[in-house]
Amino acid sequence: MAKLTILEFPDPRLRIRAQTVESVDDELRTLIEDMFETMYSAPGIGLAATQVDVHKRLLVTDVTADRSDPHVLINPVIVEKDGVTVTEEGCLSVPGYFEEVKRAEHIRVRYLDRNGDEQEMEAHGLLAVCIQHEMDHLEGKLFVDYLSEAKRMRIRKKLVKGQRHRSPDAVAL
Ligand code: GNR
Ligand code: NI
Repeated sequence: MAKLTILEFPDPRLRIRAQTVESVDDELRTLIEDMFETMYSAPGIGLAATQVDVHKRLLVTDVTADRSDPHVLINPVIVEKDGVTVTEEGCLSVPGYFEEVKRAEHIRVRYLDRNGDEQEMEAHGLLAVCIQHEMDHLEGKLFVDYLSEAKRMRIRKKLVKGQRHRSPDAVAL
């Protein structure tokens, strides 16, 4: 297992649109294990491959406090959504900032599991919000994109200022 480095806004690699996964193989399963380790140790409730500089359509989540409900979604597609919910969101790629974002309260999502089998799941509340947040990452989109330009620029400035005083390797520790 290995803990991976999480890219931070405004890193341009967070804007890359992820590619469809063509083969669910052992190499991908190793990446999945590393993503869980990275997410749990952060700690976070979700992680998209984009955030660890792998531009494949893959995300992991576990929104439980006791980490008892891990999900792996490969090539996820939302096939149904309804309702509206507003959540104070944070992001491991935008550390230290939390803002309200409006999303669908309920979704149905179709995806491949870690064995490459097609699955469909229904999600409500925080799990639904988290899956939508991660699917945005796969499109190169961040929660700060839903904020005003002024707010986004203020966050960007502060993060860049902090990143200047840190070597890239220090982030990985
Ligand atoms: O850890 C995370 N918490 C969170 C809280 C509210 C809405 C979304 C999230 S996802 C975030 C981890 C992350 O950055 N995933 O991309
Ligand atoms: Ni995020």
